[in-house]
Amino acid sequence: MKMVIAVIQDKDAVKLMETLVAEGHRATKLASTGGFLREGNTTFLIGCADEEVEDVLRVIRTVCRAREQLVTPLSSAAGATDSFVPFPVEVTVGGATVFVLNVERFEKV
Ligand code: 2BA
Repeated sequence: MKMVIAVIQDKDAVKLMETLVAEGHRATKLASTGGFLREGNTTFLIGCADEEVEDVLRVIRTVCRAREQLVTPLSSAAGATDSFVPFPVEVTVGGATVFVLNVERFEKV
């Protein structure tokens, strides 16, 4: 069994959940925040059989779009960190950042 963890944009979350469920996959959706943009994004936990991973990835690729986003400067009052950006830059966000992990044990109790 595998656990697919996918960080996606909020805009794609409803459609991704609908499509995954319609195609017989199970998923949990979590609200998350990106460390760089410090904006909300959505993290999906999708537990599936090894042979289902490619289908899950296909659905994610189909639904999740890459978008350009302008990063505005953060003031020092907002709390500068190592990721402080001193001038506006355009970044490409998404379609999805995906991790596929082996599941050592799965139980429903
Ligand atoms: P954020 O950390 O808010 O990053 C948003 C976008 O900003 C990234 O899009 C990337 O284009 C850019 N970016 C991030 N860090 C950067 C840096 N140090 N310098 C220049 N540009 C940078 P994506 O790569 O599509 O990532 C979207 C979201 O996926 C991230 O939001 C974060 O929440 C998650 N993510 C990406 N890589 C990750 C990783 N290795 N581990 C955990 N989460 C990750």
